[in-house]
Amino acid sequence: MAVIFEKTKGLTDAQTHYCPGCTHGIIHRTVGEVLEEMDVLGNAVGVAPVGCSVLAYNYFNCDMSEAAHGRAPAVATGIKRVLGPDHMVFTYQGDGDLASIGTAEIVHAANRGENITVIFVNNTTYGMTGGQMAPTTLIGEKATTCQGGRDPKLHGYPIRIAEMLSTLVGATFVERVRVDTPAEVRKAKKVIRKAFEVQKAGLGFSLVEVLSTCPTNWGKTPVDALQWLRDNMIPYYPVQNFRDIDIEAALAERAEAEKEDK
Ligand SMILES: Cc1ncc(C[n+]2csc(CCOP(=O)(O)OP(=O)(O)O)c2C)c(N)n1
Ligand code: SF4
Repeated sequence: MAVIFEKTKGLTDAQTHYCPGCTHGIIHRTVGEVLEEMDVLGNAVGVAPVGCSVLAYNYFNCDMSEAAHGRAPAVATGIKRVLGPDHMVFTYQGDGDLASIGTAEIVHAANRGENITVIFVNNTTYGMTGGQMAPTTLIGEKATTCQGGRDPKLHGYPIRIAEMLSTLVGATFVERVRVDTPAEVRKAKKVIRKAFEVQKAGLGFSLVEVLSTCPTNWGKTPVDALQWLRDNMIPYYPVQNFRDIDIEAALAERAEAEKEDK
């Protein structure tokens, strides 16, 4: 019988612990498919964060390391520099992990132009610990630590990580995507593929911010959570490319420069 659809080899057979309707699972699958299609599972190393995706090392079917809260970019930097350009090194981080305790780490990894790929999962909340306010919590959005909703006078403004990092010279590829419909998942996959292709070509730091749901802490059904993402997150976090590169042209330029050096 013809095989129509198979689970990606990029994921193990472990059953994930994610809540029903949580889009962490879709993002895992998409990253797994990209690694499988690029045929790099044998030399990929992922770095799992602290947060709901802390157990990502059980799910991705490649070598994995755990990092302390927010420190995944530093761990990934070390792994990439030691193992060298043949290895595909990526971090998978939530917004509490990357945009709060790990702010300094991600800014400096991007600024150094580390040749790693970062998958940044923005669900506007600290999912694992029970829905506390994150740096990405929207204005007016309620959290267990701000029951009246985020007030910028008290709590500041939600940080747009993709926009902020794209101002750094060292950041080569930065894009924000969404995974709320099958068509958007397909688009997100192309963007994630490009981010890994940038790394494969040795062209520097790449980050994909993925708008994600947390039905459990948002107190919504999976379907309502997807609609909430569309109505509330997308107006503040526009889905677009912020820093792009023509890989072919960059490689040709590099080859030309090397020829001149000889
Ligand atoms: C050093 C340290 N500080 C705080 C915590 C508690 N903690 C665990 S997960 C988490 C937030 C995770 O939120 P996020 O990164 O947004 O991921 P999500 O769970 O939403 O996917 C926090 C604060 C910890 N484990 N270690
Ligand atoms: S708490 Fe939220 S982010 Fe964590 S697994 Fe459940 S739905 Fe997903």
